[in-house]
Amino acid sequence: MSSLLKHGKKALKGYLDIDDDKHKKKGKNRQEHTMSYYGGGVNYPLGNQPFPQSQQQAPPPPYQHHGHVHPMPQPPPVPQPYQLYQQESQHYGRYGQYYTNSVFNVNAWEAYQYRQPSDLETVFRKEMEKNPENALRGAIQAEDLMNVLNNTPSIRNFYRLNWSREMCSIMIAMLDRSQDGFMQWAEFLELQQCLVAWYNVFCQHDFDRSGFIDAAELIRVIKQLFGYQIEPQTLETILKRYSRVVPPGGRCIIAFDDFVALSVRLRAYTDAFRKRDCMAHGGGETGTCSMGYDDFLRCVLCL
Ligand SMILES: [Ca+2]
Repeated sequence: MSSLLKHGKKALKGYLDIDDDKHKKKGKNRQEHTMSYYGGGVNYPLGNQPFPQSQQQAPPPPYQHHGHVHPMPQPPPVPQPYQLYQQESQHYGRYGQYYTNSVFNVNAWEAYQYRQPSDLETVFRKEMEKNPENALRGAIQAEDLMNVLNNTPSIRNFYRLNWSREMCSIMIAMLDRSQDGFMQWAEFLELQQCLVAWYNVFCQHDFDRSGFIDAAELIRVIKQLFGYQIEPQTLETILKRYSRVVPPGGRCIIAFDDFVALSVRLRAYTDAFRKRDCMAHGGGETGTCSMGYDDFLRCVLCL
């Protein structure tokens, strides 16, 4: 599928520039910082996907810092799954079920053609240990995630994309359950599951193998597959933001990186809004919530 996607990109190269390094350059010149996510603790459903035994039980390896061997620092505890988000909601749809049923059982290491799950963990740890500040926290930052996605051959060959730093910041913020602005291994693993699942969905809906999906396909994916309950006018607005219009006839198409940006934001914003709705209405959901100015800024500026 990757080669087909690549071929499609070549075919459209004349007027589209998705596989150049524009995003990378843009990302390098920007000084963005990932902040802790929403400040209010959005707890995502973790699904029932256990980590492989080897990862659950293996003692963390020691690492070198200023010539001394320290035990690997433990990340903050991951919040417990928030059951409501796994259930279908009258107001927000059944996107929680999509994650439980279709994302948390993805074997990302297999998709990247590694021999075993621990190979992916090795990639993460190697990147983490390049920066002692990261090693102290047992986590990576946006720059490191960008490096892993762009420069790890098996991962790069899977997506054939240049991931921007901006995009990596967004992805870290979406999954920052520990709310420390860093990406721990568990968060990294879940991101890889999301990306592989989304890439497979994208390829399945890219019928003409052009490297893009049509607007109609995007809407079908959001509503029917992901299960978000979104009004047609809102979908129109989403399309304007995430698509590009091309000849012939002003077709509206969406590239994979835009698809990921949209999928990340849809999930994180929906969860953030839903959490406030639940809190304001005694655990029930009404599809509405009231938000202070600062709270709103925290939501949108973190992502
Ligand atoms: Ca984190």
